[in-house]
Amino acid sequence: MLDLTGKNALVTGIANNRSIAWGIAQQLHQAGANIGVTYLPDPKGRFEKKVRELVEEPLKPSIFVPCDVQNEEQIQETFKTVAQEWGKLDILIHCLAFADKEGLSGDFSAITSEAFTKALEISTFSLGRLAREAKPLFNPGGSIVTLTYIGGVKVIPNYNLMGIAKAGLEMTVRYLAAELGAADVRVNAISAGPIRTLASSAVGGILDMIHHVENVAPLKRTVTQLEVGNTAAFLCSDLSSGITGQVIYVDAGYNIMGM
Ligand code: 0WD
Repeated sequence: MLDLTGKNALVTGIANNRSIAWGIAQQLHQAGANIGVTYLPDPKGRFEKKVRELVEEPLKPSIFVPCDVQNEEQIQETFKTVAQEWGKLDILIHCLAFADKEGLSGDFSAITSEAFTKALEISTFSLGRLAREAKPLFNPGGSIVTLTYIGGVKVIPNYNLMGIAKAGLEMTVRYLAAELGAADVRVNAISAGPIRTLASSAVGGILDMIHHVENVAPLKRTVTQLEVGNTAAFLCSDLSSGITGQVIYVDAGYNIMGM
């Protein structure tokens, strides 16, 4: 049975009720995990208020802290809080990404060095950076799950800069899995089908992408946040104890199709 009772799960990347991280957090909570939530702070605190209102009642998070992955101090404070509140960590969900809009449409060759660096720092480097802090806190049997997209493996119109970030992210999963395996901590990625969220709306033509998947995928539809959440819960549970370093597609089968 899928049982996460007593496991401490830190979830990044909840922005609103459409976020994939929200679907994951709900499924982890339903399976019995204690939830900690990090949010991306903004100067007016609007994000904090919105995320707090969303998660407070249903998840009763025992940790709720700001963590901009470009902010060293906030990263360290986050894991200091985890050490103080929980002592040990079992699950880390990395569910965040960012690229400037000009990196998500138009000519690939027009991507600037600044846009490249920012996108890769937030979307790719951050997985290893959070794993470094989490490593000494992990219980054996621990699990890290991140989110990727097929645009990191194949050319998807407009995904451009994020394709590079996701290719790097998938390789990061493999290197981290090799490093953390000795401590019995597993690292996997879920490659999700396209879902309408704040982040995906920045990708040019996201609705066309979704319609294309609905036509082509074996299941003739795309997937939901909760379906991704179910697979994340599986990857965080002992039911998947032999799986690490993998990219698991939760995309209604789209990735197998040639035409
Ligand atoms: O179709 C989709 N939506 C897919 C998303 C298909 C396959 C994969 N993914 C991935 C995304 O690339 C991302 O890695 O899933 C992950 C979650 O994305 P999402 O649920 O689609 O998007 P959203 O609800 O916007 O959450 C992403 C969040 C941010 O939201 P905004 O929209 O404000 O950028 O990532 C967080 C933030 O909460 N985020 C950060 N967190 C910490 N530090 C940072 C940062 N610097 N930047 C963004």
